[in-house]
Amino acid sequence: MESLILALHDAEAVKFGSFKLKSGITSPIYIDLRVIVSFPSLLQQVGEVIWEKVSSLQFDVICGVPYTALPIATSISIAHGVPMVMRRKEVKDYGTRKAIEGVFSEHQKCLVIEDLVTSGASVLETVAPLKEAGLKVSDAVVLIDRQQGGDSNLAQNGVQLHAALNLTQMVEVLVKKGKLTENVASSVRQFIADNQTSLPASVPLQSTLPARIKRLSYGERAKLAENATARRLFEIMEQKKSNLSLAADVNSAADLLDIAEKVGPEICLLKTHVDIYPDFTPDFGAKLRLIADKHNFLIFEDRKFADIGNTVTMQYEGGLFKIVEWADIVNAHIIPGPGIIDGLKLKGLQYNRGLLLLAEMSSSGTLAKGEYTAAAAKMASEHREFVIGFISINPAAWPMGPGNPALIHMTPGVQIGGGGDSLGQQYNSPDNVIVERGSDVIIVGRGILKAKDPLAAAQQYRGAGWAAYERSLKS
Ligand code: S5P
Repeated sequence: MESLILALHDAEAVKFGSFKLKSGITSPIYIDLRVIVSFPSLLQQVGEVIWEKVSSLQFDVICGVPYTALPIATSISIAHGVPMVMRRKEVKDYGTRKAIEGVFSEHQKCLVIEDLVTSGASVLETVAPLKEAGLKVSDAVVLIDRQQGGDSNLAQNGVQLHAALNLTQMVEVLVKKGKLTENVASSVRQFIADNQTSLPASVPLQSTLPARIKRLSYGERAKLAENATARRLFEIMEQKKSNLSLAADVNSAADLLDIAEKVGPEICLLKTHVDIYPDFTPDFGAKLRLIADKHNFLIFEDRKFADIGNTVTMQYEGGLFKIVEWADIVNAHIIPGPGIIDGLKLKGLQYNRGLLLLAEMSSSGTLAKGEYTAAAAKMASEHREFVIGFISINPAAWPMGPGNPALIHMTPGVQIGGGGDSLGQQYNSPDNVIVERGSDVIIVGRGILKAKDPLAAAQQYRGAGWAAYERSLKS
């Protein structure tokens, strides 16, 4: 072990000084094990100490956490003849591309290999798709445990951590060998003690496990929501037994008010595109609000904001439409980065409004997939007081599954018969959307509006959506 610790130090995989970490914290130690690919004998040695740690465990395949642990896992695989599987970090299109590459069969046991563990979150990010693919994962092995709570975080998620080395041990050896002063060593020890992690509150344990985890009822989720609008929506869904949103893409404001009055009792949410009504007048919002209050549904203006923070503040409260005054919920693309959320929040939070992020889209060829979707999930978790959920298509296939149960997934592109239109729209059935894809609200437009009897169609979709939800609670 001593020779390995010295070799890691020589290769500058472990450095001491003052380092600003991604989290903004200043650390006296910096570990970057990516460099070991430049030292083949060191890479081999790392593989060997890891192997010794787990050689008594039972497993059928191994999987390195991308990217740094991939060469480590490869070296172990070749040296010991144990087959490997690989997790794709960038799944191009969730649900259609394989997240796990390699040959394996369901119920085989997989050992996860990692270079460095701090909180354990990145190990869990690999564990989730492995389990989703049917593999069993109960152990993970790491070269260096930073001793900042990763082992207990992983244990809480059913994964036992085995560590070849830990920071205390490394510091001790380096002091003994004259590579480090006792002063620096004690600042490292202090850093470990002061920087214990638990998995962030935004990533509750459920979300680190595959989507099959037992789902909570809308009523239970109302209690978890931080945002008042999210809470009200969950409550309305539970009270009215409806997870149906009507996408009211009609030709005029008059028609909109008419259909709102007609199908209001069936829906939890009315989705508008206010800029398509030629007869819009400033009293539109107040009129719609009266109907919404009468029939107990919320209003979602599907504005799809997409500009910088400063511009969206003006678009949200100003212009002809003064959206913030009457729409409970709006949505935004994340393409400009988090500034768009901050801008909308500045205006919306004073009215207790909520924001949905477009994490995926229903149209064919959409670019909102893979890492883009993951970025939306991350932004939502960082703005929980205002972001209430997502427009999503297949949250069950996200690496973390639908995630925090306080967040709501709403899915457009819903028709009972499936299919699509001639302009790229793609439809899934209510059952598929709620049960298989893990969504919460079905957004239905033409499936209702173009039916001979829109009210009867709304009742049919409401029934289908609710039955799917009840089934999803049991699965
Ligand atoms: O990805 C999306 C996002 C949205 S909000 N795909 C969508 O279709 N929508 C909206 O959902 C779209 O603007 C329309 O208002 C509704 C779908 O309508 P339908 O008639 O195809 O059911």
